[in-house]
Amino acid sequence: MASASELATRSVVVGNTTVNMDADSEIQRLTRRSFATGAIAALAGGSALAWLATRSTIGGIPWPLRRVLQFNESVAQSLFDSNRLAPEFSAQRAVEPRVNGRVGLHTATDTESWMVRIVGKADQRVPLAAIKELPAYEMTTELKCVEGWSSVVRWKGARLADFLAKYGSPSSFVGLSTPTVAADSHGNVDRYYVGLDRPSALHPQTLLCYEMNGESLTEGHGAPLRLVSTVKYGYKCIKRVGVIELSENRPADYWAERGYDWYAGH
Ligand SMILES: Nc1nc2c(c(=O)[nH]1)N[C@H]1C(S)=C(S)[C@@H](COP(=O)(O)O)O[C@H]1N2
Ligand SMILES: [Mo]
Repeated sequence: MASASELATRSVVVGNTTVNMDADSEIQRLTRRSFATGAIAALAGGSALAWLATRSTIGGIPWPLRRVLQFNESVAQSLFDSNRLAPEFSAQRAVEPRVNGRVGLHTATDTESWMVRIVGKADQRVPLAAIKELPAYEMTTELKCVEGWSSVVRWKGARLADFLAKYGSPSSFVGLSTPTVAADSHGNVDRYYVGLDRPSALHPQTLLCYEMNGESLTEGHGAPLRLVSTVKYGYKCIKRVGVIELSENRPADYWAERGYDWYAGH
């Protein structure tokens, strides 16, 4: 069995082999597409590739890897402590992070008259101004991308917990999405979407942010409203939040559908 510290770094023990699934050391060496194949090949050597190629897939991922990901998810879940706060840094350390990921940001929108649409249990539209009237919190925290970089950033916004207490209604999961836009000429819809389990949604460092480093959010960083959570990797920190869904089922998640861990804790 894996020791507690091995679990904490999210390694997987198979027989005598420990495979470190920690994003910082593994995923950055693998492209997103080959990650599934690469990680499982590391378990058993090159011949595993041929074997893996013959396995059936679940959600596009060969089943042996799907089981590893599910194992990771349950480890991440059982280690999650909703009261644990991530470290905060002095505001002087804040830098401008790179713009990373533009899915759902390709269509121009009117950020002046921004409304967040709540769907699922408490359908209504909440204007951005009302979100700015909720108690404002500032935090200088590390934004960690699963690809292996991180930046200390100062954020300002409302707690998602306060937003949900006022405008939502209790639900097991919270889904956040960029606004609905028309399909392009190829029939593709530009949309980014993430799912959060309730404890992560209610965590005190999970904010709906409208300011970064003392300025209004820029377009590339998610104007006019984005999610920032210290208990999640960057891929859960959705930019340009337009829809919030209250659900009893795990909401769809853009990167989870492409093989990443659904919980994305770190
Ligand atoms: N709408 C949208 N939000 C997104 C993404 C995206 O592609 N589209 N990428 C995510 C990823 S992978 C990361 S690491 C962070 C990066 O935030 P930044 O661009 O402000 O540095 O945004 C996240 N939010
Ligand atoms: Mo990322």
